[in-house]
Amino acid sequence: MKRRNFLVAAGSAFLAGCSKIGDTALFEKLVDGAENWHRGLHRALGGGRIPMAPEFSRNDVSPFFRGNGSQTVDTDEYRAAEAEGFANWQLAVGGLVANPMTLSMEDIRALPQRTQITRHDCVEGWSAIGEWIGPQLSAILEAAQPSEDARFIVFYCADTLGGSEYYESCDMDDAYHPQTIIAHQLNGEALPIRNGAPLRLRLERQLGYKHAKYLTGIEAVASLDDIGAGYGGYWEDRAGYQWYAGI
Ligand SMILES: Nc1nc2c(c(=O)[nH]1)N[C@H]1C(S)=C(S)[C@@H](COP(=O)(O)O)O[C@H]1N2
Ligand SMILES: [Mo]
Repeated sequence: MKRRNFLVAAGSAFLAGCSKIGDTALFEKLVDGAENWHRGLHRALGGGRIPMAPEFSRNDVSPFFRGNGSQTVDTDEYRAAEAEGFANWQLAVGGLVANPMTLSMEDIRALPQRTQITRHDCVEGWSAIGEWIGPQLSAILEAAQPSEDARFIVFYCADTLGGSEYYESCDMDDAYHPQTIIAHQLNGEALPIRNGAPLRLRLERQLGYKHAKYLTGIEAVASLDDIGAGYGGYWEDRAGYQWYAGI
């Protein structure tokens, strides 16, 4: 009981500085259950500044960044896109936003770019360090203008695993986090197919399965209940992986 009270207090103190949407969302989660204690603690430990994932130097970059899960997309559409060097790939931005839009690869490259060298940790027990480049998701959201009701961003992918579409989601705190980027480059080259060409999410404070590859769309939603089985991601729906996979 003591610990619970402390965490609620710590959580709400930290939240005093956050946006309204984040406030209520996180507060509800904080009082909700074990998975969310972890998340609340993670946030509370930030002490008011934005907790950043560690970044590394070029010397730390892994010689080979393996692919995991889907290593390509087994559709004619994807093969055709690959044949054109993904020049006509599009990212749809929609849901609860004032300005739904479709971004071309040119649009993605025209936005201010962030470069970050980070470590990817997969629950299967391997890690790799890579240098990622892409626009911050926050820049895209600032253009799209999510409504007050939007509490999550859902990431849709072109691939299927075992017959179901891969997807992921995050809350607005992570969506607007400076290290949350839509990457189109890995280690100075266009994203390799095994790593999610031409666009993949980097959500650096969370485990590997959150980093959706082969992105086709992002959607602002009020609830995750009606998406997939309602747990917020492909592995969350199937294997009971935690939705908040903070490292
Ligand atoms: N679309 C899609 N995204 C995905 C996956 C997948 O199978 N499909 N696998 C996830 C898992 S479990 C991990 S560890 C990382 C692997 O990224 P990598 O292939 O670049 O190593 O992608 C994640 N994103
Ligand atoms: Mo993974």
